[in-house]
Order: sequence, then structure tokens, then C-alpha cells
Amino acid sequence: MQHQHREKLFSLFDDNQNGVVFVQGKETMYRYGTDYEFPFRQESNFWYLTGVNEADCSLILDLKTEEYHLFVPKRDAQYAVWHGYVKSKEQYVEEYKPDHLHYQNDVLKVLKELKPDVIYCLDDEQAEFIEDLDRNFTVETESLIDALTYCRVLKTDWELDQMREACRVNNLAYLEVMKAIKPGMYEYELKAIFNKVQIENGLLQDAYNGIFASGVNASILHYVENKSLIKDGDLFLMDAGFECNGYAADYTRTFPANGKYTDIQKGIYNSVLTGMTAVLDTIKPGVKMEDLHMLASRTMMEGLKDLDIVRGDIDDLMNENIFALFFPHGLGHFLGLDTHDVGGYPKGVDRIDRPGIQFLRARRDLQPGMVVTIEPGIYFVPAVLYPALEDPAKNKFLNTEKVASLLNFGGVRIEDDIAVTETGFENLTNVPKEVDEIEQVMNA
Ligand SMILES: [Mn+2]
Repeated sequence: MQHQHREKLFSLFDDNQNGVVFVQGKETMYRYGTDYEFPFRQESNFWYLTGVNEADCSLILDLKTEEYHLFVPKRDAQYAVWHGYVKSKEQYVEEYKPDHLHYQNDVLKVLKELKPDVIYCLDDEQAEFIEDLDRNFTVETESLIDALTYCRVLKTDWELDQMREACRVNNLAYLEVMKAIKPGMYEYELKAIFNKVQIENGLLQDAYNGIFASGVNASILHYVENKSLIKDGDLFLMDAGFECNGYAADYTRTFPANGKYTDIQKGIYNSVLTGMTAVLDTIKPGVKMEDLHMLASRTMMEGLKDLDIVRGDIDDLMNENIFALFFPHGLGHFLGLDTHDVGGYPKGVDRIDRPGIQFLRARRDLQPGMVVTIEPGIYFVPAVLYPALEDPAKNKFLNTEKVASLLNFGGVRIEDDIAVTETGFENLTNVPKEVDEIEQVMNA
């Protein structure tokens, strides 16, 4: 399927020019000075163009002829001793179907034969791989990454299918954890259950370091220690996903460790869920991520106001950035070969300099073929709320007693993976998120 991706990239370059694209794949990574090899994960752009999940390869795309040259490492018998086999050139051709196959140490030789006027590289670091050449060509390090980003943002049907499969397995894994969790377990025991379901279903690579956070740990946005004992009465926030052929799933659910939300947990949970629902009711092509972010923020503040956690006029709560005290991250991000995928900020669009929304990772009109996460949340972060409780400009909007009583609450996040379509969206995530549904699953 990667041939479609190469064609898409070719179509963005003028084919009358005497130019080539050069991309170096990822090399084998070792743990410090030891011979411990990290599990291999190809660099995403190289993977996108080749589907080659092997270390130490590179590619050249000839823009004039639209031919694809794949370069593979020349392995010796010693390599086979440790890794089992050495592929022949014929096997590489059979598997990856390049127009031309070469050994990696022939990159410079082939470039000299092709005599391009311009070589497009991802960045200066990648350009170093070809710097031994006599400099009678130009190296260009801007258009290639822009072109690849453009390609990767708009998913093909095949790419969407990979994401559907990653999500199908992620759905199963979430349900298993919801059914298994009990107070008295350790967070990592749930990670073990989660990973088991993924691996049993053939997904071997996590898309990111998963968050399995009980109680107050859920207020730490990137909590990945996952070592605490889960207590009765804790909420459990799980944010994890695996890849299918490189394409990520990324969900979050927050559920009660003992299977039953308390009143305050339910109230805060439903504030987040209402924010989520408001966003999902609005998503369609043409809508802007930053507008969705503000919609979610405002809806969640209305929820917190109903719970008498914040006080005052809702416009003031928004204008004075009180929402950012409780929702300190972005509403969502692009999703694809990387969990925080490319393309969030097109050229010339900057981050918004405002609390809360400054961390939004995507700011552009949604279009069919884009996949984004939608992940509103409410957190009680002591490091944020202690100073706010002392600050007269802020504490006049807070029920200070109630906020102080919630400093150990942790947080709630709900996250779905959304593929934008011509008419609206397809929700790739299918895990219960209504309170009743969740309690039913957990107590079945
Ligand atoms: Mn996410």
C-alpha cells in the first residue's frame, strides 16, 4: 500500500525537475554502551513511504522517472548467527517491490549516477548522510517534510483500516481492564492485562508509554510510573494504545476502581462527558480545533458551576481563564503513524498565547480524512490550585472550601479517536463512556 503513498508524494513535486528525494531510515538503537538492542520501530516518514520495518535502510525517489530505489544493509554471516538469517537481494525485492534495490553503502554511488540538480531531505541531520558528494547539486530541507506532512494528515482508506484494527483491539483491551480492576491491585497489574490483550491480538508495539493512574496520580498528565496500590474509592484513569502496522490508537477512560462512581466523581465525570458530547455534536469538515477546544472548556465550566466548584458568570470564568486551572492541556491532536501526529500547525499558524489552549497540538480546519483525538479533561492539580486559592483574582471564582477538599481527587479524562468524514465523523473508539454503561460493564 505504500506505493499509494509514494504516488501521493510524487504528485506534489514538479516532475519536470531533475530532483530526487532522499530519506534515511532508522538505525538499530542500543541501550547506552551495551549490546541490548531496543525493539526496532521505523522512523515514521520512512515507514510511510516504504513499509520497511528494518533497521539501516534508506531510499531515493527519482522525481523525474518516479522510480523508487531501496537501499538495504549488507549483512554478514555473523549477523545471521544472532538474527537467524540474512535476506538475499531477491528476497528484499520480493517483499518490498522497489524499482531498484541496492546495498546501503551504494547510496552515494547511485546519487552520482542519477546526477540530480536538487536533493530533497527531511532535515539537516538527514542531509549529512549525503554530504560526501561533490557539491554540484542543491540540498533542500523544507519542502519534503511539508509534502510528507500534507500526505500523512489526510489518511487513505488503507490507513484508516489500520487505525480501525488498532481501535478494535484497543476496545477489547479497555473492556478487559474495566472488568478486572479491583481495589488492592497495583496499577501495573492493569497494564499487564491491557498489554496481554494487545499482544494476543497481534499488536506488538505500544503507540506511547501508557498511563495507568489511580487516585491523585490521575492529575499528573504524563504519569507513567504505574506503580501505586489502587485504593477503594479511587478513580482510575487509563490512557493507552497500541499500533497496527504503525498506526496508533489513543484512548482514555476514567472509571471507579470499585465499580461505582461516588456522587462527586459522577458529577465531575459528567461535566467532562458533557464537554465531550458537545464537541462530538459539532465535529464536521470546516470546524476548527481551537473552537472545539473552547466549546469543551466552556461546557465543562458550566458543569463545574452546577457542582458549585466554580462560581460566577460563565463569560467571566472563560474570559479570566479560570477554565485553564482545571483543563490545562489541549483538546486533542492528530493521530496516525505517530500518536501526536504531524500536521497540527500548518505553516504560518502559531500557537495561541493563552492559558490552557497554548498547549493545543492542532490548530486548523478539520477535513475529511483527518484523524484526531478528542480528549477533554478536568484535573485537580495541587501545584496549579494552591496558588489559585491564594490569588484574589482567581479565588473569587472558586468555592475555595470545595476546591481545597478536592486536591486529592486526581482527574477525569475521556478520549476518543475520530476520523473526519464528508458528512461528519466516524468514531473509531467503541468503549462505554456513560456512567451507567461503565458501571454495568464493571459489575457484570
Ligand atoms: Mn491523546
